[in-house]
Amino acid sequence: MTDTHCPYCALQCAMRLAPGADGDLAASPREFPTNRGGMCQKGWTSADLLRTADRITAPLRRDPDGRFVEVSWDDALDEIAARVSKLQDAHGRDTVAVFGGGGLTNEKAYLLGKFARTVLRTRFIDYNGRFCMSSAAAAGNRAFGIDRGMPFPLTDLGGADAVLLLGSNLADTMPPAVQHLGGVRERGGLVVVDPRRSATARLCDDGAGEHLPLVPGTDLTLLLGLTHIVLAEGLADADFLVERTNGLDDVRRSVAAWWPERVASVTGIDEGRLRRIARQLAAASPSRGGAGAYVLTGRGAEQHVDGTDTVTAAINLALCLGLPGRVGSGYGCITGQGNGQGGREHGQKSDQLPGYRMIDDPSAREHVAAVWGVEPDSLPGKGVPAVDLLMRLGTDDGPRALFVHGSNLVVSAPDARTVTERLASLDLLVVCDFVPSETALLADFILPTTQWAEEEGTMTSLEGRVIRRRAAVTPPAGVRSELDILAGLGARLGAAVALPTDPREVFDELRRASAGGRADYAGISYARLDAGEALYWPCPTEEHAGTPRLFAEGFAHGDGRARMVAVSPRGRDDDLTRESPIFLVTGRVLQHYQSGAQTRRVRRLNDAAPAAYVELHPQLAARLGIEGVEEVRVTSSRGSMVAQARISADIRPDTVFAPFHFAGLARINSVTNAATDPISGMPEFKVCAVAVEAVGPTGPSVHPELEEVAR
Ligand SMILES: Nc1nc2c(c(=O)[nH]1)N[C@H]1C(S)=C(S)[C@@H](COP(=O)(O)OP(=O)(O)OC[C@H]3O[C@@H](n4cnc5c(=O)[nH]c(N)nc54)[C@H](O)[C@@H]3O)O[C@H]1N2
Ligand SMILES: Nc1nc2c(c(=O)[nH]1)N[C@H]1C(S)=C(S)[C@@H](COP(=O)(O)OP(=O)(O)OC[C@H]3O[C@@H](n4cnc5c(=O)[nH]c(N)nc54)[C@H](O)[C@@H]3O)O[C@H]1N2
Ligand code: SF4
Ligand SMILES: [Mo]
Repeated sequence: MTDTHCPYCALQCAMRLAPGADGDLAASPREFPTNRGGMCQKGWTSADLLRTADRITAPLRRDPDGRFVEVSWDDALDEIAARVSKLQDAHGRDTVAVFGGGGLTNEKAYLLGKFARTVLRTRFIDYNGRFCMSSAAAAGNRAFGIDRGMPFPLTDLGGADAVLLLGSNLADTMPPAVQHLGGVRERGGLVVVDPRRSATARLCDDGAGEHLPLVPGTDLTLLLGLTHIVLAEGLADADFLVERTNGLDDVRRSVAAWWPERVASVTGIDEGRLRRIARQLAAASPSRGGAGAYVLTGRGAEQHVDGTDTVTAAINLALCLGLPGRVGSGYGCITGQGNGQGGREHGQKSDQLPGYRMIDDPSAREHVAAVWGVEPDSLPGKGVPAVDLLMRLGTDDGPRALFVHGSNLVVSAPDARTVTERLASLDLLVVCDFVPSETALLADFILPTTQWAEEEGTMTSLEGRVIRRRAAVTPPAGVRSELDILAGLGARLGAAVALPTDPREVFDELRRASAGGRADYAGISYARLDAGEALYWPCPTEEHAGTPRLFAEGFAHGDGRARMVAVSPRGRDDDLTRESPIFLVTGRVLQHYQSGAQTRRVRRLNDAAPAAYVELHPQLAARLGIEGVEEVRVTSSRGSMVAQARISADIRPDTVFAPFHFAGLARINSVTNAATDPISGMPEFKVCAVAVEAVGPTGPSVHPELEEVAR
């Protein structure tokens, strides 16, 4: 019997692994503040993943004829190291790049960053968190001087009178978290902003709150409108703004032109509702005698070319209402991946060193170089964010080799056809995974690694709370831990310093590297975590109790004040045209996780959600003549996908929705746009312009995409 946490999302539900009735290991929920004894279907079935039939149990090398053959670990690592050295000798250190993931433990993420900076000494490292948290992270840093997605425990939501939830479908993406909305729903204060009537939007039914089905990509305008009303109607927390913030005047000027009628014409949310919501939020603010209010964002509001500015507008609204830094109120971003929070703190980001230190800050370089035992000058400089990195791969002056640890880019990257071409053009692609993901199948080498219940480590949940992942089973013979793999490569590449392979030792080094940084883990130890303490970072010393709530004393900028920054909508990058007259929004379904590499291999999940679909409104279906037709093709200027039509009145008539968990013809990222937010590098996953047509009896019957997929 082993107590650990779920391998999937950032809620990190606590679970117990023990043999079930059939003797196989099974997962059951444990009591823990975030999940309160609950777990979603993915958690319940998570142990099935340990027994997946096509688990990789030996290193695989691609033959010249394209087939994979098993090779020994020594041969695989020797050959990879030789090819890396040859490429670096010929083209320089930056010819090798690294791509990490927000699912990696803190230990792996930290070691991957150290491997890139001290062994490969490349500036090109980034990770899939760029697709996930980056715009909210950038906005948090800009406003508060620190990026902890939720600067308060999730359980705090329970007491609020109002919660404004923009672009989060947590009823499907973190089902046990819905419990924390019980109080606000009872008080009629839940406001869900989503172009679809999602499972979360339905939580507003029966007087629990309101669903605002806005035009995709207009959250920023909506927020400017709400802030306009709060300021114009004198509902702001004037004392808080004077005492704790800078920049109000700029923000006041910038929202002046966003009067409710204008906002209504852009967002599709009428003036009366806008005023009602603004007043409801204000009434919930402690400054006006309310019990508390929260403004929360998910990927729906964040994955846009103006994602950072959208989150900034959400923070500005929260600041006007005097919420951040007050117990029982605040702004928060709902982090996504299992270790989405920790994964962005310890050096996988292109501009960052452990402890959320910046790689171009001389004192940060000095501190980390001293912990690593290298010269500060030997550390490379800043790289580029994920999409930029991926688009450079295999180009004349771009990297020619890539290591992928914890991402299935072929399915999950925007404009995935182009990204797949870039990956295929590399001289060397090494993918470390435990299953043959679509990306692994493109690789020259697949290095099989342990998975969650076979390893020790730590994860940092959406609340900024560090928790223990524990081994419950012995990994299959032939697989190695990721720490071993990195150390093995390091030794062969003549690493200047050793890379530890014991997770506890790696964590202790991480603590030293993070000490004094923004994300300070120095006081957190395996011993303390195993003794059951709830340790939220920053936790600078072993005596420190950790920091569940940030900002009580002040914000993290030097002057202790939050910065309000004036922002304005940039507009959708790929807007509607005559050829592409419909909005496409993308997202998730309950049963599948991310690229589906893991959950499509779990039978119980696959049976429940076997295929992709395209959700569209009956009016749109009628207009396009696709009633009764099974399959539709969705096409943008980048590419197309085909999936079953699902006709539903729960979506705007000008918008279609598709989940991104599926590969091949059903891959929606063949269609999405790789344009990014200039501040954070976040791609615009959440909206682009498409054409939709029937396939089959009444439409063109050929699948030109099949040929391409078969390639
Ligand atoms: N089942 C499941 N759970 C998961 C994951 C998973 O893959 N599957 N992944 C985890 C990860 S990494 C993440 S990041 C989180 C993501 O969690 P969420 O942010 O909840 O997930 P999404 O479904 O991507 O997007 C949420 C909603 O945004 C809406 N949306 C689309 N466009 C817009 C827009 O322009 N404005 C607004 N306001 N809304 C819009 C979509 O309709 C969708 O309902 O989930 C985590 N949990
Ligand atoms: N259209 C569209 N696209 C999206 C999104 C969207 O909303 N719409 N959301 C984006 C978001 S928020 C995210 S987070 C990304 C996620 O998309 P991906 O980055 O593709 O994430 P996963 O599918 O979780 O891929 C993880 C891979 O690593 C493997 N893996 C798991 N744990 C480990 C480990 O410890 N070590 C190693 N080496 N491998 C491991 C898994 O088997 C899997 O193959 O997708 C993005 N793509
Ligand atoms: S909500 Fe997230 S952490 Fe909890 S069981 Fe589901 S996938 Fe796992
Ligand atoms: Mo994510």
